[in-house]
Amino acid sequence: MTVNQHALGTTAEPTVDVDAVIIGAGFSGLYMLHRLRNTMGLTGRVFEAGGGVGGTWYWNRYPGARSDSDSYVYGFTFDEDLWREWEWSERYPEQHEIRAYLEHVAQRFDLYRDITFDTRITGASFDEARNTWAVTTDAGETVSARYLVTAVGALSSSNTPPFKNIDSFQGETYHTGLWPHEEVDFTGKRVGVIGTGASAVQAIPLIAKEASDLTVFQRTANYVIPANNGPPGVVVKKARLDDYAGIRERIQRSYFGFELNLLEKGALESTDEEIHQELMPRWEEGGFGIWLGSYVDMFFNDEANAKVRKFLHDRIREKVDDPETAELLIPKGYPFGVKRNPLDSGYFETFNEPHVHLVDVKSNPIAEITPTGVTLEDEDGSEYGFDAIVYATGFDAMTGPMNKIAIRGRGGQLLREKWDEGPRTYLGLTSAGFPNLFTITGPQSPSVLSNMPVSIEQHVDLVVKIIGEVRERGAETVEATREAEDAWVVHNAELVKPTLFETADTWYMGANIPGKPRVFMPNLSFVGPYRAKCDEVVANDYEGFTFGTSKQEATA
Ligand code: N01
Repeated sequence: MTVNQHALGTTAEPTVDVDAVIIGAGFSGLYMLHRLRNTMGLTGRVFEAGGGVGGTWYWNRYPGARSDSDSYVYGFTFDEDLWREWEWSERYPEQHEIRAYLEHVAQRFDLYRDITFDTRITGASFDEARNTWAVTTDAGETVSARYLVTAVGALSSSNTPPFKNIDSFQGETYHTGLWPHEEVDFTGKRVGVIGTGASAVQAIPLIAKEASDLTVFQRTANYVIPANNGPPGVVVKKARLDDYAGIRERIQRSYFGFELNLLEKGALESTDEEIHQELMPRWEEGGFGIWLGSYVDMFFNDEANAKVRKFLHDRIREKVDDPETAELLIPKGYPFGVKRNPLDSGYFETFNEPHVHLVDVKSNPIAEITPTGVTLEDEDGSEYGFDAIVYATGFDAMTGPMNKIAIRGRGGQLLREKWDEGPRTYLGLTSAGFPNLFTITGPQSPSVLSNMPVSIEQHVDLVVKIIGEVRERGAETVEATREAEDAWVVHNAELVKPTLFETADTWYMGANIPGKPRVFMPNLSFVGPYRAKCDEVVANDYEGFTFGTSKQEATA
């Protein structure tokens, strides 16, 4: 059945197969389809590379995979009944449970009938004569749509570094971001894990429970804070259920999409004892409190940051028995908070196990992968032998998933070429020369520096408003102006300039991918102020956008 046939009897315009093509069936794609179809009465078609809904949670099935956001705010809030009825079993929802939640959402809002699974979008070209997108799939199908919405996620393009002879390894190979659906059993095996980011921090304690011998290759030590996971208490749960509207309002207006507030007093103005008194309860409480709910000056001033770092270094020394290993696990050379803060359940303690070894590959990098293991540069061929290697080496973040698709706008311009020196957007949602294209939680929006479902809902609701406006005006296109985009790019650069974020080699900066432009990609306005800015744009008659038709190109 073609999409045209599928859309018969719907409101799709005759010149298009479907009003909107949506790429991806994670949180963003599902909510986008729901709003377009169920509240706007338009037709939408979702294409999803995976075999089920879930997006990042469909692929990231490694041991210990769970969200680092508290479960009561890690979900949709647009539907009060949905929010009340879904019960999370733990403070941090585990991957299976998040997937079950999204399957429930897809069923509840009757979304499955408009999702095509196991199909990857390979390209999309804007047809300037018809003001439509021609979207092509890896199944050879071409679908025309008025609007194109990328709901591809910021962390969905996995990165495996091109280690020499990587394909020669004869044992089992895994990537945390592309974990098999079948149970992986490491019992009695010698396992090597490369990487110590958030995925590795979650996986390592569980892999260590099964493996006979585990070697972790660390290039950069991470500031890891306890998760303090467990089932939420009955009293807390009841209080939250009684406060749906309050919680929704607070997370939408917050800095990061959580119920966390930054302290008014800075670390610089505080004594070491005061800092200890502030941070210790947050450390014991677990979660992002030390990172996103403490001293704001640590993001701007290295001296303030050093005071928080000292507190964290002391905690690591308390947890790790061997002083040499502890020193290696203590992050050095970059400030706390400018790299994504992983949460752990027993990460540091795992290195107290006699069968777990930590290898520093910053001072002595990986030379190559051999048929039986890993060798380092200055060890004269001596080898770490493994039955399995786990690449916990992260993602080509934010721009990576978009750049994989050949998206061509006006004049055939490729989006990835336009973004050659870093993303260029207006509001992190649109890009000049690419009419009717919306990037949900795209680069230069708060995105990965927020609790994602909160930002996703805001972006989708904004897209719905903008599309509604196109239709209201009898227009066919909406597009960011070059001036608005240039100003947004400059604004983003100005926001990050006084902070310490650019001083570290992080995936926020694209620094984990050789050759990628070194540009800070998320927007630092923060969730509440960014929402206010978007509301202002709408209130100011869609400032920064032009609306056009085939005959009359641009009317502001
Ligand atoms: O990836 P990462 P991740 N040689 O990029 C190392 C989200 N997430 O999958 O730091 C040796 O953080 C690399 O070293 P370095 C979250 O936002 C969320 O762990 O570049 N090592 C690093 O240690 C997170 O931040 C959740 O020096 C190499 C590791 O591989 C994001 O996803 C859970 C190397 C990659 O760490 C990414 O996390 C999991 C090389 N050539 C993830 N190349 C939850 O919410 C790379 N590395 C729970």
